[in-house]
Amino acid sequence: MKKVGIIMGSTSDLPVVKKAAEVLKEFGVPYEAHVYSAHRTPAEARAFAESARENGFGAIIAAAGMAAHLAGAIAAATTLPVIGIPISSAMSGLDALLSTVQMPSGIPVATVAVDGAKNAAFLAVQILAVEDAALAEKLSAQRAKNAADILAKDQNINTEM
Ligand code: RP5
Repeated sequence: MKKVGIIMGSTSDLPVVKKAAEVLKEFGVPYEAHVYSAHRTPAEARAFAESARENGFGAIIAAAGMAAHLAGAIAAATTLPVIGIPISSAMSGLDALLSTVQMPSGIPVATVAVDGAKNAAFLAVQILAVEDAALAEKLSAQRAKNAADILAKDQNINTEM
């Protein structure tokens, strides 16, 4: 199976980014995490992106806050799908959201919600599942379980209010 790369701009992003790793573990998807910054270590971020396809990655998740150029910088150096997680900070993450999502034509970053690490991982799993029927089956089973959980709550809601 292809790996998912998880790149964060700083270890201060880790509390959010860990949630992506938890989802990938749940689906048995291998991942490799790094702390590379678009501004503090641009050469390392670019080298990772340039070699990611030949190193067995199928998708890259990039998380950064503030002037969040990391996902865009990674996307500029690879044709693998890049998923951006804007990390919240002083401006509630609006700064990072716009910095991540507003990419020029031809260099997309699939941007999830502010601090949306779980959905970043789900999207990465869905990308890998295009070519992996067993993984697609796990996704379907997980959605069926989600639906069953909600319907069970629906059955009980009137006894709780
Ligand atoms: C970004 O700047 C990082 O991704 C982080 O969200 C933010 C602040 O970084 P630190 O100053 O906490 O290292 O590049």
